[in-house]
Amino acid sequence: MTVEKQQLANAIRALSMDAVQAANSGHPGMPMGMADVATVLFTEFLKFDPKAPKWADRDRFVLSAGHGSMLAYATLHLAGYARPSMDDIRNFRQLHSPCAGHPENTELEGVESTTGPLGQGLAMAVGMAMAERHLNAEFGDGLVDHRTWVIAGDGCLMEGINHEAIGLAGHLGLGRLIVLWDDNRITIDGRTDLSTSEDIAARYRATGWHTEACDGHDFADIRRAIDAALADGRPSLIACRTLIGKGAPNKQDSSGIHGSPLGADEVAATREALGWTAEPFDIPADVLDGWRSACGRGASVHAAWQARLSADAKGAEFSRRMAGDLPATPAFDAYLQSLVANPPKVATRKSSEMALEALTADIPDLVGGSADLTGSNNTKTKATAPFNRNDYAGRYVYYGIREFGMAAAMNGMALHGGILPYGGTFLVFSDYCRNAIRLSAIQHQRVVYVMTHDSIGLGEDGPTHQPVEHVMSLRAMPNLAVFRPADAVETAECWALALARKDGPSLLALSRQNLPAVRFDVSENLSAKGGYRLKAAGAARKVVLVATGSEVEVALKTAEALEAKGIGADVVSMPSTEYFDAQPASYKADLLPRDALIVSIEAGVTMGWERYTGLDGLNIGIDRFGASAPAEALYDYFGLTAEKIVPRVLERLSN
Ligand SMILES: Cc1ncc(C[n+]2csc(CCOP(=O)(O)OP(=O)(O)O)c2C)c(N)n1
Ligand SMILES: [Mg+2]
Repeated sequence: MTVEKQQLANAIRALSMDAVQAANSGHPGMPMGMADVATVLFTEFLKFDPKAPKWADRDRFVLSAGHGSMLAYATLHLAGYARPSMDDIRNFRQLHSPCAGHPENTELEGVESTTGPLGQGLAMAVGMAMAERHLNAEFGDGLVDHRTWVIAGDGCLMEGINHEAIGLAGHLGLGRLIVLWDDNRITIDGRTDLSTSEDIAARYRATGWHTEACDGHDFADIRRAIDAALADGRPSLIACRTLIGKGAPNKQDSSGIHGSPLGADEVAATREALGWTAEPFDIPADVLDGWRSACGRGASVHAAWQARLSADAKGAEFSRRMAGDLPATPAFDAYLQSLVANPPKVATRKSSEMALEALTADIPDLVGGSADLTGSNNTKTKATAPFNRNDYAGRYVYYGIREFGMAAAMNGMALHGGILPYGGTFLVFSDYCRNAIRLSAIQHQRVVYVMTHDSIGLGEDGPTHQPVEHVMSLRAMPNLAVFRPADAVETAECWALALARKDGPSLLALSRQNLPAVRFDVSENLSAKGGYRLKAAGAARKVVLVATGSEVEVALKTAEALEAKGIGADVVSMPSTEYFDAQPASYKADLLPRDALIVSIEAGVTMGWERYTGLDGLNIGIDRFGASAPAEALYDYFGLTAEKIVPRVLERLSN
């Protein structure tokens, strides 16, 4: 006898309520409410092979409503993934269990992305769908032909990033993206009519989406809606009307079940109501068989794909791309050498473009873009034609003024694999996409942020556009490599380091203003040390000037002026504090000796520089907002010139 579909769905409900009860923490409402929809999706539609979680042509599934993590854990286990095991689920939310409070892509192979910050899962899914179309255009239907599915809640659709993400998806015509909206009209504070009266479906339609609605507890209706979505060429939103916590007789359809254990009495009442007699964490054999046999259907599809991959002339290149291995970079290597012969005096945003011209020619994986600042961020190269609905083979995305949407989409592309995304905006607007940068770092994704106009050096646009606290605050983010190169050679070196970082994002802080060449030797990537001695003291060393980016020029002039007075001064260029921190203690001590006055020079907040200068050092920077004026006037006004710095150094030396 085949087991009823309802029993398959109830297994998700039971595991979710029991795991949350055992942890005495978690969110049972969403998994119980969406259990029926998830069951139809996984047992009938999703293309996947639980025995090969990373199969490149699998459908991607993103649980954007990440608080409903038990939905993912229950489903993956029931479908037959090796992990989570039932023991993992028993340890839901406990230290070292891969069943973390919110799904984490680094914990379970079946979890495509870390979610929890509402809205971002959906926005990452847009990037995954872009990646699918792009790789399809390059490698064809035989190798790349899959969909991206999202389960999103009211919260995901309310967040501002939702607007950016669906605008991009609608414009790009990403018809293989299907969002299943848990339309339960409940959020934490209560019913959604407390805070919204928006016609969400109308908003999606206005953005170029196809919309459907279904009863999220009626298997046939769910199927009908999904079939309609599959048949439509536009991205689809399916409003699945559900009851949050469905099955819990006294708590369903109320915000109380959103994020609290049901309690022993209600767990018992739910078992009764569902007719679920199995003990906690025990799945009846016929239910497990029902799940496993339905979810085994992907194995033969996977095998057929594998055969196509082996026979495909582009198979090896496709596998390289998906593995994230870089090809040789002859154009870039030649470019680096050319800098020795002709040291350019250009802004680092320009030297970034020059490096990118070579890199995008060498590395087809690179897909660039900008949030409407292409001409300012210098992110577009000859090798990268526009990516749009008429040409998904293009490698340059006009993201529009959607910094957060861009960053989240880049995360999605990186998570999908096969693509190495980079995107630009002004550094000051890193705040607009900061939580997506954070998710790049948490998810260990290779995304490169090209952030130009990195200081008061941008000049006349004034304090709203002049980053002050940004570089230092971004350095505080774990697993984000922040680079602030000083000239064309350092910029090229930092690009090479960023691309070599397989397990995390990088951010390049680049100048608007022209900067002289300070490096004339490319035999070693000195930026890889994070900081290095750019100039050694001539006279007996009394001072070490440590600077980054555009202030390296200022440090060199300051050193020259000090040497003229017989005071020996080293100059240390520090393009990356993170890479410097990783050097051996002896290297760091040699560079920043305790017997010299150490002076930091950076056109940003001084907070944090004491780590390198000591409390008895001198920190030269800007601990206030900037001002609107030409850059040179601002450098003088804020005391970031050799003329202003030398007297401060002399004064400190005399004390
Ligand atoms: C950006 C962000 N803001 C706030 C939260 C905290 N939070 C988690 S779930 C939730 C309510 C979400 O409501 P809904 O998506 O309808 O989920 P449901 O209650 O239906 O499960 C909130 C505010 C969050 N996770 N992310
Ligand atoms: Mg809700």
